[in-house]
Amino acid sequence: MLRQFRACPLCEAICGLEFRSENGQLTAIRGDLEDPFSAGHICPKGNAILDLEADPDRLRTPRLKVDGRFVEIGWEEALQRAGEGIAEIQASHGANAVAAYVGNPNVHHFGHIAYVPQWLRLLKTRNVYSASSVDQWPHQLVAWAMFGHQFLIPIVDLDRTDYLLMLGANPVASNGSLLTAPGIAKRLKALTQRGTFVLVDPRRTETAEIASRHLPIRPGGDAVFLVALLQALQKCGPPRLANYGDRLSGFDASLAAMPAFDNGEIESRTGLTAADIEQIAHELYASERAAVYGRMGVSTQRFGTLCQWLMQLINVYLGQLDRPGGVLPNDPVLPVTGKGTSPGNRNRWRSRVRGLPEFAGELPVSALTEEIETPGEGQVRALFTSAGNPVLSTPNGARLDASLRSLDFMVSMDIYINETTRHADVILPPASFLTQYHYDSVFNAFAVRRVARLNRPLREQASDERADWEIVNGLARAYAGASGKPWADLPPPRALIEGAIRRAGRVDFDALAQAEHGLDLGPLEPSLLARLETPSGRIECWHDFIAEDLQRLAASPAAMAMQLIGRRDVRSNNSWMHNAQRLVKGKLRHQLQMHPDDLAALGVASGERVRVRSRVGEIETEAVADDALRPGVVCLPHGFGHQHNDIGLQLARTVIGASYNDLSDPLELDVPSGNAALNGLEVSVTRI
Ligand SMILES: Nc1nc2c(c(=O)[nH]1)N[C@H]1C(S)=C(S)[C@@H](COP(=O)(O)OP(=O)(O)OC[C@H]3O[C@@H](n4cnc5c(=O)[nH]c(N)nc54)[C@H](O)[C@@H]3O)O[C@H]1N2
Ligand SMILES: Nc1nc2c(c(=O)[nH]1)N[C@H]1C(S)=C(S)[C@@H](COP(=O)(O)OP(=O)(O)OC[C@H]3O[C@@H](n4cnc5c(=O)[nH]c(N)nc54)[C@H](O)[C@@H]3O)O[C@H]1N2
Ligand code: SF4
Ligand SMILES: [Mo]
Repeated sequence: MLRQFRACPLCEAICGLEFRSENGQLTAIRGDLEDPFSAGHICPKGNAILDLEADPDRLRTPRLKVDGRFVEIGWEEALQRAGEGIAEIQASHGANAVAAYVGNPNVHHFGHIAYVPQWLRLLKTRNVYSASSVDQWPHQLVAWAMFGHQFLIPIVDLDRTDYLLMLGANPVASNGSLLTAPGIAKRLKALTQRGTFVLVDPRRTETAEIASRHLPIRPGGDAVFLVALLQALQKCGPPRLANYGDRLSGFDASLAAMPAFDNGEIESRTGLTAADIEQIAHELYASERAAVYGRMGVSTQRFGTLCQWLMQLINVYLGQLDRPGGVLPNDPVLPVTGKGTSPGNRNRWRSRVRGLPEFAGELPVSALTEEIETPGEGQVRALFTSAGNPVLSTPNGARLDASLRSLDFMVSMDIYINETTRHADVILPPASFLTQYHYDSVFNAFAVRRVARLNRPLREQASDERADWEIVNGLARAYAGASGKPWADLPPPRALIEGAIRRAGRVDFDALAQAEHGLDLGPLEPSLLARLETPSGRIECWHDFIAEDLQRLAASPAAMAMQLIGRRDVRSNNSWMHNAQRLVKGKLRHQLQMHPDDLAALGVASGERVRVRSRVGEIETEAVADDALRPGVVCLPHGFGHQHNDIGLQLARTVIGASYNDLSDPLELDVPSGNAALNGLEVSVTRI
């Protein structure tokens, strides 16, 4: 038996895994007990890599659509057709007529993340979209505005804090996000033992079960909750700002600008009592080591940016920003901030149809469909997707799906024919990650410890396979040839990784290359103040877009009758792992959860079918009773909706469940960032 080691690319926890094989066949996957960070942790998705590797539906060679059907073609022809097709659209209709959508797995593969952006720069289109605008843009916008760099994101010092206030995250199911901490459930349990872990979530989640206390907030009530918390803190005592010296700017102005909500308003908008909030303020203020953190549930909602900003202000108030036991940015071995990185930017251009501002070189994906549908100069006529499934992942996916049919040309770099890529003219499938070098340039930067791991290929790629980075080089070369632009092939990952790590000089590259299980470089250390990239060199708390949004918050209507929120499951991964037998077996996971009283009021028995309607669409699904929800809140996972006979996913097609994003609304945004407000959506539920 051969035992080999490398990190899992399926979520932010980046667990070290042990791959066992016999006679060249992968036979088992275990957690790598010697990984100093993950120490043997593995979840069901990690095991499902066995299914991914053996999946007969996974493409290994390119496909070309001929008369509506995909046929297999050779790599040279595929890359040539793809590159030339894109160049032709731009030659006839201008650079912006080609759009790009970059999905989540891009950040998990060095062969994507270090290459695809260069290819997009070559395209010079303003129509670049990604999964970031249905995910973490509020975090990036606040980091850019306050600290001067979109990736200078303070991370909870999870293993050393004694008091954690967490909003809108379910790490026991998701394994943590913008909080890389493999085996996070264990770490949270340890925190509950030594201190206090308070969770704010409309649903009593798997994470609530291990928290010291759970506060079932109304969806979207978080910004009011955080304003009230900040005001309650001011009654506990003065802010502890000594840490920051003269490097703090606009803090008093920020506090002075807070809208005042009376107790009645606080209670109606949050569903929590003023006393609950005062208790948390007292506990936070009394704690030596405390941290406030919020994720998906508070970013993909109407006041995502305000929530992220308010949480940072609270961390500042407590003196916990850039302090061990509080929140502090990781200073990784392969830097994501500083010289040669993209700090961010905002509003350098706007989307053509709705005028939504650019952020960090991208437009909000909620604008993509209208850019395809609306005629005129600059209309999107071609699309390139890289490891993305926006039909199931972005607002009003059903309408996007229809609009993709109207494109003149589409190219997808993807391993499956799925809900999105079935519309492509050319599909370019990369070889398995197991055949490539990988260094996690992203999630090491958001980890709760300083760690590093160089991942080696476990086997060679077959002669008819192409690596992700080879595909990008080939595509860019063909496009450059057809459009007369210069392009020089990028070197292979091993060389790029080695160059970047040697240049940064934070770890001996040879020692890293030899450390089969990765290196532990110790706990987080204060570095934020020394790394601020704002023009003033200070923490800039106050911004015009914040002022405008505080007014929007004060004027926003009180809660709606019925609100929809999402959920994740340990055996599901966004929209693309339902072809893995290990994950889809067993209980059903797609149903709409409702409070038993809400079900009874509809006259529906648990398990019966219901119709869910929003402003933009409707779905039918089964409703099940679940008292983990607040009354008035219904809960549906995203990533389902595979019932199409032209997708190539034989198993996923049999998995029942409708798509959440046939309900989500492109007009519902966190206004300052343009991030989609997927959670807290107003819906009605009726009996069928
Ligand atoms: N309603 C609702 N919508 C959501 C969310 C939610 O919570 N609720 N979550 C949002 C979030 S956080 C995210 S990140 C997005 C994700 O949105 P997307 O990134 O658009 O969708 P995924 O489901 O991650 O699809 C990944 C795609 O990559 C392909 N793929 C997998 N591995 C590889 C690979 O190694 N190489 C290549 N080239 N392709 C590969 C898969 O076949 C699939 O097409 O969804 C968002 N949408
Ligand atoms: N197993 C599994 N793991 C995953 C993924 C997956 O699909 N499956 N996806 C990966 C990706 S791409 C990401 S970004 C991360 C996301 O990781 P998390 O941020 O942990 O995301 P969720 O599990 O969706 O948790 C969001 C929580 O917010 C709550 N919520 C909804 N609305 C509100 C609200 O208005 N206020 C508050 N306070 N809470 C609210 C929901 O009830 C839910 O429990 O997970 C990653 N890990
Ligand atoms: S928690 Fe699971 S999916 Fe995430 S890195 Fe670890 S094994 Fe992979
Ligand atoms: Mo995500």
